[in-house]
Amino acid sequence: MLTFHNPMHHLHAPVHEFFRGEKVACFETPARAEFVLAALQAAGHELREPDQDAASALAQIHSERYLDFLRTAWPQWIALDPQNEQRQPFPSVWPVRSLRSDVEPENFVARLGLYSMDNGSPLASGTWAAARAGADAAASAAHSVMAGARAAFCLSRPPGHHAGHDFMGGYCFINNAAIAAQTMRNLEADRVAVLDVDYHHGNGTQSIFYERDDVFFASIHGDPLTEYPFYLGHADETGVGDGAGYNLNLPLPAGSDAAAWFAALERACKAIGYVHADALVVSLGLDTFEGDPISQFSLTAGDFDRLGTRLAALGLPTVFVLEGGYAAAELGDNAQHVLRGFENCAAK
Ligand code: Q9C
Ligand code: ZN
Repeated sequence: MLTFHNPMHHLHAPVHEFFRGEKVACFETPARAEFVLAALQAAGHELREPDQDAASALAQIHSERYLDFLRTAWPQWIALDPQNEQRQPFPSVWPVRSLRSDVEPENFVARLGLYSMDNGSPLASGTWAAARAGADAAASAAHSVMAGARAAFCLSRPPGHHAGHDFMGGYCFINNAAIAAQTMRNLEADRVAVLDVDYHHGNGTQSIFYERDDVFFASIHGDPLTEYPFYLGHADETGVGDGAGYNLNLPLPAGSDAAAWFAALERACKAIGYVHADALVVSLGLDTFEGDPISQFSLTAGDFDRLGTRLAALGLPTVFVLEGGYAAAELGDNAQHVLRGFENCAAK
């Protein structure tokens, strides 16, 4: 499969995050993308660097002041204290109910809180460069499919589906799936379906498109009553205004088996047919894998093949965008199974 990989991804390499109150090594590492690249190379996929600029879609998906903050965050952090080069900034205060988010504070950590949904998205010196190049990779994959490719894969990190219009979260900074969907809308597609199969609900993508009927969002994920991101992803969230009926959440209890997962996939695929989408973006999180260290579904490599096959049967021009998946050593093999299942079926 035609694959656009992000040549800057390694510049985003934070060291630690918080897990159960303790500082632990980051789960979302450069090695993840390296394992996927190696597996695709070995399997003979066509690998390219981004050849499109995502600037116009970026301005449609994210707020100007959020993008300005992201671009300048690291230099501002260093300006506070040169020793900060060795430190990761984390937010500590957030503008929850009754607090104001319309006034941008001058204090750096306060602005970091304003533009974050959690303390789980550590910044590093090259976060902006990596995330910005990832947007170009997503736009490039979208362009290639609109120009006639059957499918394309955006192999990038950091991931994107938790990032909203003006906030980062869950290891995500720029919403690559939203960039891909918007890019397809800006070209020929009248309606795009985004199917999010990451273990975690794609709250950023849902919120970006919640009031729009030109992008349908469907997600299969761990029930937010117990699973991150906790505050979005319930079945009663179906869209508002023009977007009413264009959002479908299929939460499953943590620990659900493959049979339950594929039953949900069937419902999502049926819905994608009903809305007459003419292009598909797959937020391809592979943290549904049985060996994932932070998630609790139990899909196997064979199940990933089956997923790819079912997606190909939708018959839509398709962009795959890498999201989560933290069993790094198995990530390449698992991605390869989805793409192989897709291509085997698409060829028939
Ligand atoms: N902060 C994606 O899969 N919770 N993000 C981990 C420690 C956040 C996952 C617990 C999980 C976010 C793209
Ligand atoms: Zn995830």
